[in-house]
Amino acid sequence: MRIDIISIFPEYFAPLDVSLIGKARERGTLDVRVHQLRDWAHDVHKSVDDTPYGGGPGMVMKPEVWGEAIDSVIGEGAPRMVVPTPSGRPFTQELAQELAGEPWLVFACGRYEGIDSRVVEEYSERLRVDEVGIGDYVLAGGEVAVLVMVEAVGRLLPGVLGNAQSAVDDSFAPGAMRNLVEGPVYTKPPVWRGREVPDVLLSGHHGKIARWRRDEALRRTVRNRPELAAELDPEMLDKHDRKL
Ligand code: 6GU
Repeated sequence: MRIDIISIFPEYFAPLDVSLIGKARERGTLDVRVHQLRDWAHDVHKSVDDTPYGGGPGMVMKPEVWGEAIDSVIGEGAPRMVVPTPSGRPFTQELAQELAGEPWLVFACGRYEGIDSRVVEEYSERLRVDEVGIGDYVLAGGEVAVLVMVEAVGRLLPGVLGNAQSAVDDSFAPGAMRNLVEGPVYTKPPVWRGREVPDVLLSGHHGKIARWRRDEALRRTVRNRPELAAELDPEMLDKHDRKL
């Protein structure tokens, strides 16, 4: 997969050199190219923003600079474009899966009060464009949100995770357990500061272990994500679950 990122702060993307994503880039599974938006600014000050029409606080990013930047990055190609903004559609595991199936993504990172709205209008006529937000809070710019999205998408690419089952078992992964978060995990030693690993995990009884994990996932979902628990398919629950 190819990913282009356009931003006035390319330094924000240094973390993409390390760990899982860094390794995928070294192997060529992932081709990430980060571009400095100011390279497409014309005036001596390399200005990329201006005051908003209609008044109000802050600055808005200029459409001409964005237009030249995007045209130059995409050439004759037709990547899928993502514009990070707190007013976008929510980024979910489902959207991450969908984006992981694309050959080419372009992320256009806005700063200040956002990018002149005609830019999304214009490219929506040529490309599939989504405005996407990562949660109900406001960041200073789209850069950190793009790091989040690139990591969530990148780890789903074939061969990026050491163990393919990890992505299948994820919280929010599609399947019967879609609305369950993952339960607790343990490793050696069997006793730490007087705290024992639950006996069932040492029993070797795979059926009992699977049932216990499901119960714990349900317990944790009810405690930490009551709004998700309310969406669980009643068919998935049995009379034993009522006391969880
Ligand atoms: Cl994508 N951008 C900004 N600036 N703030 C956000 C966001 C994105 N998602 C949640 N908050």
